[in-house]
Amino acid sequence: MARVYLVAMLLYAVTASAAMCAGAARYRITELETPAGAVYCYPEAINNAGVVVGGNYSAALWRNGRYTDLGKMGHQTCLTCYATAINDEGTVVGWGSLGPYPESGFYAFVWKNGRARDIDTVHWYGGGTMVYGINNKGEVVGSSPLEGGPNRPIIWDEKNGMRDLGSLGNEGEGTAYGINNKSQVVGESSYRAFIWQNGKITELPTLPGWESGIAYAINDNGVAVGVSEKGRKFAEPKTTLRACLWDQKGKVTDLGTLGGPSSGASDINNKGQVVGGSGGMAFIWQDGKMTDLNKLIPPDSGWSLVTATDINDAGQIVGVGKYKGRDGGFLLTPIP
Ligand SMILES: [Ca+2]
Repeated sequence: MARVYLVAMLLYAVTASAAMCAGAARYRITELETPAGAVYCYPEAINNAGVVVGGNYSAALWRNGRYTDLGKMGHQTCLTCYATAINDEGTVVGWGSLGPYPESGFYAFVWKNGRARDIDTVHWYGGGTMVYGINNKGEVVGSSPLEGGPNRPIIWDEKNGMRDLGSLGNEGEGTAYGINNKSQVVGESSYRAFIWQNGKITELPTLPGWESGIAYAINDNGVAVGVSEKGRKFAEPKTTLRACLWDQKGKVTDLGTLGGPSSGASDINNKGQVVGGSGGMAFIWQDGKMTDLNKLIPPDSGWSLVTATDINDAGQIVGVGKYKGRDGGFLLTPIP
């Protein structure tokens, strides 16, 4: 009994000194359970009740880290199916591909009270609607080819159906990524970040000297985050991105990096806390400072946090990383 007690004491001392070196842990970490055989099943969003959604081969939902398969949203032939957002009522949105690209199209769904429905009927050759955000009014945003042609930024709700938000420049394309509870929408059009409010789309500036921009999220105070880019290659792995923030007047701020050249911001909550990734490390930006989230979790957790995808108003964060060498999704909960 005494030896067990001593061992426990020593272990405590080791843990305590390691924790002191790294700074006290500020978050508890929970692994998001993945189904057997799923190689890539990651979280995309967390609501204020702490419910997480994501997926890959079928839409996924997690409560306290426990996995629920939401299925393929009524489609049999789909290859992939992602849930991309969830509001505080628990309404989930997402999209799936009906077969191999580019032969088949996409469908977008809304899942509410256990029932899924498509929000469009346009899924032709390589086309269809993709959705990325929902607010507490049930307004959904994304992109759609509408009557054909390039994908346009859209908003959808039960009453009005799908509406075109317009676009910047002459190229006419774009995607809406985020919407807040005041129905302000942000996204990208013609390689520029935009905000849509009061029925009008306006450009959000890139950082001085940078060429392109995307806004991914906007909080209820009208503060938006996203990236500026050197060039126009968003999807390419070697591009240089920089996390940035736009205030209510559209003034842009460089959020910096964790040391390397690149960073990206994916979400902002109503407290103004921003999350994202930089150089393979997940970050939180608050009070004007970017911090590596790996320094804020228990040092013996076995996790390496690669990027953070979403944050709720309680400060809970979801993202992806490596746990004991394999890929996984994580949930961070602030320790009071
Ligand atoms: Ca969020």
